[in-house]
Amino acid sequence: MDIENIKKIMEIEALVHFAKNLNECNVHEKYFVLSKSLMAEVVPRWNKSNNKFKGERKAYYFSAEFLMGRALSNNIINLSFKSDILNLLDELGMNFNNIEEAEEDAALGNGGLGRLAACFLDSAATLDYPLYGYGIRYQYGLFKQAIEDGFQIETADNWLEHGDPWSIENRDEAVIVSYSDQNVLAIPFDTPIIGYGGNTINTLRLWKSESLVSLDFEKFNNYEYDASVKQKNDAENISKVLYPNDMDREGKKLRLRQQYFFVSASLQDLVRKYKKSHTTINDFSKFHSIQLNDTHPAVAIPELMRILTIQETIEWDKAWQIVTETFSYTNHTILAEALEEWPIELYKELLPNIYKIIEKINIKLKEQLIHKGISSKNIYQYEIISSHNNIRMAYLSIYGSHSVNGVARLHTEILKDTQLNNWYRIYPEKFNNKTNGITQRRWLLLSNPELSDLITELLGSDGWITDLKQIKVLEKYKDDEYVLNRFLDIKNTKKKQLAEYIKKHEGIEIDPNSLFDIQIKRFHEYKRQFLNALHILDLYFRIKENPNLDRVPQTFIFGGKAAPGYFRAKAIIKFINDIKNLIDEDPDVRDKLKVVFATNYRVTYGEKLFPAADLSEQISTAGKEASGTGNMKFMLNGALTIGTYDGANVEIVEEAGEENNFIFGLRVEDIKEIEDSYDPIYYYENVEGLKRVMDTLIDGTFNDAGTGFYRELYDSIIHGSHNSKPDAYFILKDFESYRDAQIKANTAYKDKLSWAKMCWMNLVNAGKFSSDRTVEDYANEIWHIKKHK
Ligand code: KOT
Repeated sequence: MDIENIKKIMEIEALVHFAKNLNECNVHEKYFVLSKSLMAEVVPRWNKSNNKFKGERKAYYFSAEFLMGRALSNNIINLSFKSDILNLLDELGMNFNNIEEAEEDAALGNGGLGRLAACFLDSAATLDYPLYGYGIRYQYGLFKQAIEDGFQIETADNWLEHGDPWSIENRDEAVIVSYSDQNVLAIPFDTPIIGYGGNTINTLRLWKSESLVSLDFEKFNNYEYDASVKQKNDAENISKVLYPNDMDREGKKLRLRQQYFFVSASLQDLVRKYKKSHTTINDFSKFHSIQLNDTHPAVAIPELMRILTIQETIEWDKAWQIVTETFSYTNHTILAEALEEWPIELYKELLPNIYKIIEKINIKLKEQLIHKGISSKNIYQYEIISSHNNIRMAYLSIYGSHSVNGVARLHTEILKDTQLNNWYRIYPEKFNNKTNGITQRRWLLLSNPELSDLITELLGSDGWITDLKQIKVLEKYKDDEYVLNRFLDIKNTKKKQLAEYIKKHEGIEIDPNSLFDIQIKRFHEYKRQFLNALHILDLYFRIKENPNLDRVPQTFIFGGKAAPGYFRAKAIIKFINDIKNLIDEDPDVRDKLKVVFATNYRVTYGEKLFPAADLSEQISTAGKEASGTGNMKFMLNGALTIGTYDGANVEIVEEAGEENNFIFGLRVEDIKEIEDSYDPIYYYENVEGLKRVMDTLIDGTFNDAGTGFYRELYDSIIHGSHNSKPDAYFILKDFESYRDAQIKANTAYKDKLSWAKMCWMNLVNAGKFSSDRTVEDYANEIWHIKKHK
């Protein structure tokens, strides 16, 4: 790396971009200028990396979401430029931390599904695999969250306000996407994905929508100003904003436009490039493997059929073979409300040609089912077009792919046994599991340099950065008091750092010596933040009754967003904030118990929270959380899990030992057994303390400002509602067992060394949960792509 060159480019950028000298730039400008100067170093390597993969088979990750977070620190680390840059900034009298904090998160995703895509890109580039991301360049990412009087308030996430130095606009490669009522231009923006060591730099290509005509001049001259820009606005609206619904299907026409927009643009891009160097399209699937990140990009299946049969005039059966060889599909949830279905009327209206192709796919499917011996009365179970005239996107995805995978062992088993059992019976060979993972570069090296250094020191090498399994060797220190104390010191450092951040951003003081108990994830009933909240309130009452209760002070930290229209989730946020205030105002309790709501939880906040955690809350109703990935980030930073047998928790405790975590509650088999006869009122009346905390929702203890939030929340548990059974997520049933687990955790925390040993056992056994392992498995078993150093 040429540090003098970086300095020179920074000066030039400041001059030509902002008409300022470097030292006159504000912090946003400094961030921009520094990043741009790094791009000057990146681009030649990027081109070289692209060239080395020329002519080879590649994999493509089609995803409506990429939750990238910040780029600057990550890129500096992956390029091994850290110390050089720190020196340079020192010389220039600039503060790296301030510049780092000036960067907005690229929050082009809702949660786990989008963050997984980001981790996979990092891992594939690090492992020298050709994997390219394709998606949408939303002008506004996931909304920003504020809390006012305990209520969530959403504001727009204008992440591009200060420019995006990390992407290159590539207008030469724009394509046209056609709907029944509009043609729009798709402009690609390319962002380099820098693998650790800088050897391989892959590309995330995100499409922005634009109008083919920017202004209708005639209308403008006729004083019809709104009409004159209508076409432009209609086009730009397609990539305007990320839909903020996590785990809920969105039946909006604009959402369908978005899906088709990036899928059509991406496939046109691939086909066009491929034809430049090949005379026939027949071998397309030998060079392309496309992973569908859930069903959001599933319209790729009929779209590729359209391109192959209509544009390239290939006969149907041959085209179908190419399609099924090209696509593979990942399922991320079994929740019924998240399984995508689209009314055929919407498809017919917006994408009539695509609809016709789907109809034909459905006819071919039925023929094949008969051929496979499925009796005609059972065929409805498989039809892509349901009897309710909906297109079942999961079925389309399974039929149009050669591989279908779940994201944790338990999740894949549930798919095979129940949710997709009909499909599993006819295509068992398609089904496979790929347990999720996380990148240790961002989630340990970047966010916890202190613990990273200790690991490197003890291993005598930093090999773990690209081969996380190596940390297993450190298990030999599990009884080593010196090492365990070093670990405890580091944990304490990270807790102090978090406490400072929380002081600054939330205005709340917390005690680093208390047990940090953290639940950070989207708000959803199945994730059961409400169970956590009820338990805190119960603790409050128990401490009131018995001031001498023998407990270590505990700080409960929540973070997460509720979908704007998900009122029950919003009620739970309000409830948590009300409990926080109740405790804060009570001098008898507030030194023993503390609640913090970490506002606007996002990737960057996560980087401060995971390293500081003692306890990781993973308390979803068994069978509902497909995998979870936050659970892995906590484990890697040496936190213990308090959790249910759900998703990847099962595999986490299998690796780290059940004795080193706090597992509680119903299991999937238990739920199957009790669900038909479950009566929450029995627990409400008979479990000590439960009625007392539930009743705070309706007895005037708390005030929901006339929204009716609390009554509705109470009723959903006690009486059920029009579309769900009482306590559909078994919160009252699991309450007692959760409380017992909490008591065990609090008691265990008293013995610092034995606690540290348990943390250590989690950390050193986290190797399996690197996304390097996951990507290696996708590459070998699904994509069949080769590494190229
Ligand atoms: C959202 C809408 C429709 C279908 C699925 C989703 C979805 C699933 N969004 N996020 N997920 C999560 O994906 C993560 C990565 O696989 C999992 O760890 C997590 O359990 C899912 O809830």
